[in-house]
Amino acid sequence: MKKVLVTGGAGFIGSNFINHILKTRDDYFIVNLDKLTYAGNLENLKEVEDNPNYVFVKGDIINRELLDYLFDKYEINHVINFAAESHVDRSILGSEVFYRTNVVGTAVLLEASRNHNVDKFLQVSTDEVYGSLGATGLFTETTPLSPNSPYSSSKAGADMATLSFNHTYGLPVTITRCSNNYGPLQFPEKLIPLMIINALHNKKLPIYGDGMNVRDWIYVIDHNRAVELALENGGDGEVYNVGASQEMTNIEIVKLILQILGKSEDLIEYVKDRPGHDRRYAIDSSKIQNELGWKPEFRFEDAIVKTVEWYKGNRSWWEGIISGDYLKYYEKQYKKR
Ligand code: NAD
Ligand code: TDX
Repeated sequence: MKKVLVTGGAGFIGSNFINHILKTRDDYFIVNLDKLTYAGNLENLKEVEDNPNYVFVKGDIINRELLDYLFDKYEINHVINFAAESHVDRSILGSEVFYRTNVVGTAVLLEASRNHNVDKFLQVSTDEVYGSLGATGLFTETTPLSPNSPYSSSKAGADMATLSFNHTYGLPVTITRCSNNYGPLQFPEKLIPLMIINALHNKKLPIYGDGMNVRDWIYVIDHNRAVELALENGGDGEVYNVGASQEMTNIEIVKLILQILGKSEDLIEYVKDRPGHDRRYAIDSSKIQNELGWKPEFRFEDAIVKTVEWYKGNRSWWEGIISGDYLKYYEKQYKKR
């Protein structure tokens, strides 16, 4: 039995991971440790809350005493660290909590994992640690780290700490670096859910700069299958890029969402650019494909329709979110643009 401490499991990717694993595997016992920040939502885990192979604990990855207690109590032998502050724009508004959780929090979790001799520590990282590409080329695992935002620099710090624990102490660590995810349960501060929800309200869709920045999109289930494989078969001290080779400009995505919803392009509004905005991300995922046998299963054109349908069919999920503190964030972020 894998006894897995999953951190940040109430967020977008972590909750999709837990729902997927508990649906498909009976050899996983999952302890979900989540601080329930603005981005954490137990509604995301309704279908597993009574599963005997699942426990939720509210808490912070920076709390070493709590970690030691959980490792002992549940005999944890695997760790997957999804917990993070994850939004670039918020890191530009204020970076402190990003370094606290993403760097120091990861370091505390690594220390606890080392002291409890876990079989694997899987760090869920991002392609943003590589910085920005020009019009051509792809990020490989040997691309030098060159993060540009407080968010991506904090994730790069966490990656460095993770690799150092392998090099120095022999802790069995693996890192995945994935491109932009989309799918159900994504917090509506990120491009795709924000645009869907604004369009459903006939609100303006704020596109930063010229809308020609490129992201390489992957459906969240494909990312989580890569996390599962990397946890089980990933090499110690190895990094795996994860991406579905589905590059799109932001304006293409927004127009597609409007088309799926049958809304007018008049809703589009070009606004002031994000400071330090990375131009293009694109992933070479041949290492995980060749070494672990992973490959993406969802095509963007199909999965974006599923995603739009999910937001249309789950209004109560996001109406609860956008009526609370989210509004304060939204005004701060978009008012002066
Ligand atoms: P999210 O913001 O939706 O969820 C983050 C979760 O972490 C929330 O449930 C939050 O409550 C929890 N959390 C935050 N600080 C914590 C702390 N100190 N202790 C315990 N829990 C804490 O993020 P997401 O989009 O699901 O991303 C998950 C991970 O994947 C992050 O590490 C992110 O960097 C990485 N990632 C995300 C993407 C993407 O496109 N969203 C792509 C590549 C990698
Ligand atoms: O209102 C918006 N208008 C806009 O033009 C928002 C929210 C975004 N954008 C642009 C900025 C980016 O070029 O859309 C693109 C995607 O933006 P985000 O959804 O904020 O994602 P990004 O900044 O690319 O980072 C994401 O991918 C990598 C995740 O948030 C990270 O957690 C992940 O590591």
